[in-house]
Amino acid sequence: MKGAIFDLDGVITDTAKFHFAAWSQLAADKLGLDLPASFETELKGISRIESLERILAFGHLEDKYTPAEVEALAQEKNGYYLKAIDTLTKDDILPGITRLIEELKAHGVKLSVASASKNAPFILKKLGLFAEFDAIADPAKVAHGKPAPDIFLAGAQAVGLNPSDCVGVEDAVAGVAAIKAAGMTAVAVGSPEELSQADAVVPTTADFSYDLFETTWEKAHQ
Ligand code: B16
Ligand code: MG
Repeated sequence: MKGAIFDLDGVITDTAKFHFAAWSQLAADKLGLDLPASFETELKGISRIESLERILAFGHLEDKYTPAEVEALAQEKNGYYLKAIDTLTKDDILPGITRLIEELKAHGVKLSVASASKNAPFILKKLGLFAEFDAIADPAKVAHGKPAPDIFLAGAQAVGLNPSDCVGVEDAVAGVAAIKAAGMTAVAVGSPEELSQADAVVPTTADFSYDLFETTWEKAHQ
């Protein structure tokens, strides 16, 4: 393993609750919808615009708004979200992640971020982790969101590595699919049933380690 390509939301910090709160506020205030709790999981790893499209489809509102109005609604949600994540500090880094980054760096593993979030640089700065990564792939520059491989391929390319030399790290079904489609080894956090496509699944980020990543990568290349 020469590189580790990280998802952000749900892997480095838990922003899903803030995304869901912001979408719920938009849905209630602007769309007249009560968003079911299942959307918190369903929208993990899904881009901002596609998330809104799914919410509009849920409310049978897909034909109600012009593309410009849809864009304005997405921006409004992002405003609520930015206000919420302004409170993030290093205390919001998920368990084991700071240690994992140290271990990987000590073994010369290159680190990059492959998040669907356009707010990834802002969030990493808030967490005090921005300087730890060698690259952050820009989701605005890739053609297709997760589960397409594009953002993970961009993450590997940004650190000059072949995807097969990299482990991708995810918490979402769409994200694990993207890692596998990119030809990388997938280490995931969450439910083994839901994330069955991954090469290894652990229950919490505290279980991540250099050894887990390296042995999973080696097994996948036997
Ligand atoms: P933004 P990840 C994803 O991040 C989130 O899981 C998803 O819920 C969100 O809609 C998406 O980022 C876009 O985020 O609105 O900040 O650009 O899990 O790929 O790190
Ligand atoms: Mg995620």
